[in-house]
Amino acid sequence: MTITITAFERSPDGGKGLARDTRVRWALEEVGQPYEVRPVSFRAMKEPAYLALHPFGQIPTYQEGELVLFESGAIVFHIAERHIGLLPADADARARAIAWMFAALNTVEPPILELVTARMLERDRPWSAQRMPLVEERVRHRLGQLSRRLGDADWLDGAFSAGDLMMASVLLRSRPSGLLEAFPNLAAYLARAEARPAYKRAFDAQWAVNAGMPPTG
Ligand SMILES: N[C@@H](CCC(=O)N[C@@H](CS)C(=O)NCC(=O)O)C(=O)O
Repeated sequence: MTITITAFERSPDGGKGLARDTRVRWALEEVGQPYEVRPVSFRAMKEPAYLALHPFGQIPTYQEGELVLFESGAIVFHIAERHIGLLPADADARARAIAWMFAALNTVEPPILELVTARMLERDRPWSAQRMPLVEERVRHRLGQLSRRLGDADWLDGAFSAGDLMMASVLLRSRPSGLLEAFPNLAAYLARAEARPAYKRAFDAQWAVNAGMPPTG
């Protein structure tokens, strides 16, 4: 059955791979599943036909036969469950890998997103300069905790898993802030993730569409 995902027609990041279709592309590449991409404009994402697929009018969505999914975490989890390569066979190790997926999305991504919002959308607010150190400190705190847990291991829990895929995807969003550089083991972790052939294929595919393109309405 053909897998079709949606992605920005023109990603606002100009091809940096930070839009959440990249993590879905990456998961599909890791498990060797071919997929098609349906590009959607910002306008089309808010129209009823698209809202029937995604109640919040966002990318990515995932369609496979009758199945329609939204939320990148649910999509990557679905891919990891259906195909070999992203979740360990051992039940306990599998549960821990899933826990890392949740940790990435629920514990690490929120302070990073808050920082992205503060840097991109709130810089001109009168309170921005005062608030920024607090927002940055929350990210630093979380990265410090993660860095201590990772230590000198290659991946978060044994072999590379969907937990690492999600954590690396989330950490990538913090890179433009420069905060990651204070944690060399996390920077190396991210470099290891980016060096995976499956990541490179996913990145290149979105780059081919988005590089240097201004967003459309
Ligand atoms: N929690 C959702 C977030 C989806 C999301 O925020 N998508 C962004 C692109 S990365 C989007 O579509 N933004 C446009 C909008 O919200 O109008 C997920 O992980 O899929």
